[in-house]
Amino acid sequence: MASAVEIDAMRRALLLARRGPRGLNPQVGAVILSPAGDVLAEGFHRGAGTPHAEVDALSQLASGEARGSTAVVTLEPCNHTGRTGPCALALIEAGVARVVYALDDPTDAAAGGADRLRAAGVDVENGVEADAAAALVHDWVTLQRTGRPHVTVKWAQSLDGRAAAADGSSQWITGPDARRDVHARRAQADAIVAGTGTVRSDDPALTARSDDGSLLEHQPVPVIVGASETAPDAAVRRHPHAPLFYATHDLRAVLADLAGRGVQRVFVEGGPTVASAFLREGLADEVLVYVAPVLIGGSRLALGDIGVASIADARRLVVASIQNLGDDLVIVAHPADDRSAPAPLGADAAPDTRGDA
Ligand code: AOF
Ligand code: ZN
Repeated sequence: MASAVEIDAMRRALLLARRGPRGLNPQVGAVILSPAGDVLAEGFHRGAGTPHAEVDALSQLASGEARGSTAVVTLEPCNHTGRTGPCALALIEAGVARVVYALDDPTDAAAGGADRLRAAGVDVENGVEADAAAALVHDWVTLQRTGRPHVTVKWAQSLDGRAAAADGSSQWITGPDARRDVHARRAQADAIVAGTGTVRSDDPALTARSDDGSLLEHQPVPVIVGASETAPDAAVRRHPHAPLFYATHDLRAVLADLAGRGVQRVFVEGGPTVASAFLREGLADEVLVYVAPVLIGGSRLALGDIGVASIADARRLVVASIQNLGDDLVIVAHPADDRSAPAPLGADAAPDTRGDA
């Protein structure tokens, strides 16, 4: 059983973890407690190639100071020599008597730290604040499992499923509340994907903004996919992050490359062609649809061909949440065959909060 002091320390470690960047490695925090329960040191992981959280915390202590202490860590201490040495060994060598951690390391390479610690006589406890820790590294864990980032495909549509009028005009189908919601979700993504066609026709900034147009603190990296050139004066070239251009239609290759750059969460907001392509390829983990109570008619559909020739092939989704935003609705849904999806909306189902992680 973890003590109240250890649970508090774990909450502190979770806060510390968030100071580190999202990227190739998980965000991890650590707190070292004296036998009396006082905080001796705190640490967090600053990204691939830098010391792990436990080692960062231990490095602040004099030799021998950690003897008999308890290390509270948000992830199972690693057991591998990667870019740095094994944390389990560093804890053993520092004389740490007890390790409390939240989540098992999901990678084959780094797992096994808990066993190694136990074998060395260290008292080990896991599962403390596990839900919060899992939410924190949810996208990183997904990336380890699937080899690609989590993909949200977003579009806005009229009640009759149109994304634009006959002349191509599409601003604004939905109202200000929906727009605010979109920008908040953009800010939670590591990258935002648009097609070259949409970049040419709409000239989107692909930034996450507040109501007054100012930039939100976190900006997703703009990713432009497709064959045509992007104009030298395109708005996206003024994005705070340099855009990544992929002159290809191979979305799997794009996602694999983004994963290699530490992109864990992708927001696809690139128009019907790109949205349809992600769905056709089975690459959407989440569908985010804003529905406005307007009718447009005509042929400018929110989605084109997604590979459904017959109703038996229709892509079944499970609705995670439905929310009113002003006059509009936002629906979050997941592919019915996605086992990582949260429980369907029901009497006791929580709203989808994964985006808040
Ligand atoms: C820990 N503490 O703070 C982190 C861990 O190749 P490296 O050295 O960068 O190791 C990366 C792996 O180590 C990563 O995939 C994950 O399994 C684990 N991360 N482990 O004990 C930490 N960041
Ligand atoms: Zn480690």
